[in-house]
Amino acid sequence: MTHKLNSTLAFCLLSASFSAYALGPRVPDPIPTVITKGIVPIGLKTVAKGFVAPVTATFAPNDRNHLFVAEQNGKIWSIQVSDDQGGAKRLFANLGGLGLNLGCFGINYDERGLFGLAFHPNYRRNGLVYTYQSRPHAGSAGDCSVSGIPDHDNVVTEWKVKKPGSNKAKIDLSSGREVLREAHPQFNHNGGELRFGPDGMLYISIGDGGNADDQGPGHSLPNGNAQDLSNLNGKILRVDPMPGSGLPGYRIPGDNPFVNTAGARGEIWAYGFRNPYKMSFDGSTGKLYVADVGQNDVEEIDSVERGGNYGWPVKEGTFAFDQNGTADGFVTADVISGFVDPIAEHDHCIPPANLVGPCPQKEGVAIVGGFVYRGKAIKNLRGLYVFGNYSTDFSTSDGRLLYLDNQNQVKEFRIDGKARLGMSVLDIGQDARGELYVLGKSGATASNIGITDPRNKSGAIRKLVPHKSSESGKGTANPKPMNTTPTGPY
Ligand SMILES: [Ca+2]
Ligand SMILES: [Ca+2]
Ligand SMILES: [Ca+2]
Repeated sequence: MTHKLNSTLAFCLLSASFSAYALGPRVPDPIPTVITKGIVPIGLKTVAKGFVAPVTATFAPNDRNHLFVAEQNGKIWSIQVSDDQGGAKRLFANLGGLGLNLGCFGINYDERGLFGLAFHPNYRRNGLVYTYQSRPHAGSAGDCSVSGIPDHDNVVTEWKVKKPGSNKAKIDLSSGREVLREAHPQFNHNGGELRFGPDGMLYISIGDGGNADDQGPGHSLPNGNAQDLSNLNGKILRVDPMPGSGLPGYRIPGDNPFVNTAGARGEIWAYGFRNPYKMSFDGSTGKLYVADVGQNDVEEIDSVERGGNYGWPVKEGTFAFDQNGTADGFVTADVISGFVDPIAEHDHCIPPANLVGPCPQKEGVAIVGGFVYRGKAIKNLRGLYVFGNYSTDFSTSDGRLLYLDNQNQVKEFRIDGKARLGMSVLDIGQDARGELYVLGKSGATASNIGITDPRNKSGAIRKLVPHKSSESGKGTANPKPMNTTPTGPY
């Protein structure tokens, strides 16, 4: 049964409590179309390995020779990517856990740690770099349970780098200046992406506060944190970090959408997100893309505009999401309007014939956002959004490398010599040439997901390179440097 809601009613429900509305039954297979391999073939070249949990890879402005890789445990590496002899890695900083013991539930799984890394657009001159890292809340290290609320703080810190641009560049660990601090209710859904936009402002992604369904201790009633403009959870923030100032903090730009809204946090740029783990600006168009990790059914990619409400937890993808009813935790066929729907989505379920009960096969359990490809090496990938999915199941390392075709349909890459990617996907990284990398690790088992297990150093950085027999005819070697200055990426 489909309950048709017009936008006016949906708005009224939001003003009161939409969760009181009786939704229809769960849709077992929300998107019947199965993800298939597309027409774009690529090769993968391992650039560096031996990491525990590489979660972010980015570049410093105007530095084509290095990729900077952050690990969840607080280490940041500078990796040589300039030529075929590349891959040498050097410690750029070890921020450490700063009081948090990573690894929850005895399975070494955690969503806390170091996640965001962004170089200031004028890094070459001012040597400033920013991190997003979980730290103890009021001295308490957190225990991954709800016994302590908040579990931890997420802190954006500005650091000064000694000798920026040189081969000896290193973060001065005594230079940290706290920019922003968010008291995070539970251990999970931290978001954690940092990006400077084409406007020079710092954009920060923060998840809904954790737990599930945006409900429970530390979550706003009746509609969840993501719909509550009085807190920072489930939001994309936009701030001016006041680079290099001696003062702590940041400035809220006067043209942010909610600076004049009573009770709303002025830092908010867009809202209604569950766990916007990754986001990026298109280096050509300046558009902001956010990939929002879903609860149990639908993963989505959003084109994010100023002030937009992206739906969670009223919607997951284009579907109605049930917080409390008969479909608790899952999506229904009810139609709800009044929110910004994603530009693309995929679901978790690949149903067997005669599906009874939960869907046992998985398309992918958690989306990992990436970039619109603006590099030069892979010609038929230009202008397409490249992303990934963590794994087809949380207990295996079966990640997927995906892209949106020119109809915004989700497709899987054909990878030279591989039927499957063979690792969990933790990030898609980008270098100063606009070339892309997939970061991940293997070795997950049902009893040890192992993301933060220091004994498992299977983490690797693999570069997307032209398919062996692609039109470039240059094989899988690194492409020659571009002669032109890239327009971004930011
Ligand atoms: Ca499906
Ligand atoms: Ca959404
Ligand atoms: Ca619920």
